[in-house]
Amino acid sequence: MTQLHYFKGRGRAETTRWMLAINQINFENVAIETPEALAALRATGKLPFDQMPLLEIDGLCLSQSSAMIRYLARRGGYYGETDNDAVWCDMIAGTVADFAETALQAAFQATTEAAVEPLKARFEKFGPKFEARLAENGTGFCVGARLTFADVVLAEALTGYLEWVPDLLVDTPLLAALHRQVLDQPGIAAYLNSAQRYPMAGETYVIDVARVLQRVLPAHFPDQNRFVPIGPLGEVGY
Ligand SMILES: N[C@@H](CCC(=O)N[C@@H](CS)C(=O)NCC(=O)O)C(=O)O
Repeated sequence: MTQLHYFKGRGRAETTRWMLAINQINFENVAIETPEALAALRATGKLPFDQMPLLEIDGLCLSQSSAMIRYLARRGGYYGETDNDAVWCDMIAGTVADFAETALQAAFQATTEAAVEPLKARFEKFGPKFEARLAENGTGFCVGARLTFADVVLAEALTGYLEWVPDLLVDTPLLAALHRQVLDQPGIAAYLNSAQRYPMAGETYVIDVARVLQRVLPAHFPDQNRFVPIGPLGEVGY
């Protein structure tokens, strides 16, 4: 059975879940909910860099979500038809990773406004570029004439943005259509309606991450050091 080990939430494992879904690969979310569970996972030697997510698939232990999505893209034929397509997939997926980072950080902000403003600014920078790419390619997809993993990760990132900024795509009709098209893929639609789909990250997720990693909570939390075992402020960053 394919297993994805991560916190009990979307986070940096979510692009891999969408790629498993587009491939219609059944998988189990293995939620790591305590520092002890993370220590036990590390002790197995399955995490080459001690980091999650971990994807166990086809007898392999995969680290780094960027490697996981590319493995799943190759496995399912979502890497384009040519070398030129593949490099475009990589360029777009790399840009999407930069773009998605702002959505990943949103739940860690002190207020809704502090979450939304950076998302709007980031979309102002990248949204028109994604729209222009879709116009230039002219097929409704980012690369070539078929769906690729670049489309899937872009739609995943846009979904994260839309939860905070519902009218995000009003001026980018091609992006809105691509987003809809990906959401309507059978594997994705089934995943999004399944119990495996975690809710949008909120305070509980932020606390879970800090507890499991034994890190400092964001500054707006009372008792910021509640999970830091000893000493001064621990490493910050999620
Ligand atoms: N670029 C990596 C980031 C992995 C990462 O930073 N994982 C965090 C949790 S979200 C982690 O395991 N931190 C613990 C550590 O670095 O020791 C990916 O996308 O997989």
